[in-house]
Amino acid sequence: MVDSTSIIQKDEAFGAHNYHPLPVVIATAEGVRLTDPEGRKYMDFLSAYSAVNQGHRHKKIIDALKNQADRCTLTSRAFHNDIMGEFLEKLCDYTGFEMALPMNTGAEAVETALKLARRWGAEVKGVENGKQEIIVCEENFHGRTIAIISFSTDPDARVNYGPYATGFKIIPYDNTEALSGAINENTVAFLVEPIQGEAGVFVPGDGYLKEVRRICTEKNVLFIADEIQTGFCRTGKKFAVDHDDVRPDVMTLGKALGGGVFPVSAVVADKAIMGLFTPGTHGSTFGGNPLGAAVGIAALEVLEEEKLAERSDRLGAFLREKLSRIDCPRIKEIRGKGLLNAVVFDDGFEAWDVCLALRDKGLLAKQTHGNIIRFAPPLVITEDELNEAIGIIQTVFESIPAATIA
Ligand code: IF1
Repeated sequence: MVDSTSIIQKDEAFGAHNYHPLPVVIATAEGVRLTDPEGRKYMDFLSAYSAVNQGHRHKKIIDALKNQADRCTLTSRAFHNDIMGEFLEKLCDYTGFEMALPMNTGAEAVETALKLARRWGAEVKGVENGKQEIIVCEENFHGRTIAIISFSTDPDARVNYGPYATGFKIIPYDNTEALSGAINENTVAFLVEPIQGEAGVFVPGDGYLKEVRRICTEKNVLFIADEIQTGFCRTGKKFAVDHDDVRPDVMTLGKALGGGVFPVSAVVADKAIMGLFTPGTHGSTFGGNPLGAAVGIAALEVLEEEKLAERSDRLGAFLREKLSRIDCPRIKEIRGKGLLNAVVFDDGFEAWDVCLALRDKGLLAKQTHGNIIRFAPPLVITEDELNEAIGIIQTVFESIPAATIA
């Protein structure tokens, strides 16, 4: 069997260096548990950035994948297949929207939503084509395509990728006065993460999304919620917008919709908006494929059958309470909703070494923006597993030396 060191060397020799992974190799995975080629065990506290909400290799989802693989895997949309409609009906029922457009990755879903908003602007709102404006927030993360990174405020995400797509305005997050001020007669949509994941699990103030909803309705602007990371029970509700009890006009979905086994994404909206796509105006080779549809059905069923929203809410509150009791003077803040949480260390604190120490104790997590560690285990984590993980985190955090007086 090949060892971790040679595997990492091969990754580095042949793979583009567009990531700086934690030095650990995953060989097998089940539920919350991972093992490396040497048989060392870990708990997954990243969940592939919230794509593994149902736990690794959930039996129901794997069985759905295997059964469909023995029937039909790909038809393209040139023909109908016998399972896409069932999947989209279930997705519409789960989300409470009238129609869905299936894609594959989150970025594709976001691109689909951007095109839909621009088309709605031209064909419904009456904005001159070419003048459509979409408002986004500072510190946003919506994917890695040219259009999407064009409105990123992260220099790493957009450096030297010009010329950039135009038609986007950037405003501060969690600031509805800025939103109102940025809207003009050409504004067609506001695209926002209900909780900013990559930025470091920024939870907006209570009522932010409700006020966003009011402003967008009043000014005839589409409210697009990007629930690709916050959706499917991750934050303790079916969707993060449910915490403010608001209904966007469009939602982008992905990650856990594929149950951690297959890339499945989608855009949902009502007929008045989704009906603007007519044959030939948008598409994808794999979008709506039978394999993804079968997995998507099982992924949604697991969320409901195992009541993962309630579990995420309850265990997330328990986790944050325990984290807040850890004696570590370098911790500045603990924040999150459900099982999407972050520990924020002092500015300038480098959390990489902490992630290495957590790894050595059997817990895998990754820092974002240097001083923030995201803790987002699969939602199927048991109370015993969570207590085991908290023990590891406490041991590591309590060993972090207090700041040296500069
Ligand atoms: C990477 C971040 C998280 C997302 C939201 C759309 C997408 C994502 C809210 C695009 C994807 C992933 C991408 C992955 C790491 C991860 C990530 F660090 F990049 F920002 F989760 F926070 N909207 N997020 O979070 O979906 O096309 O990837 O399927 O690119 O490094 P995708």
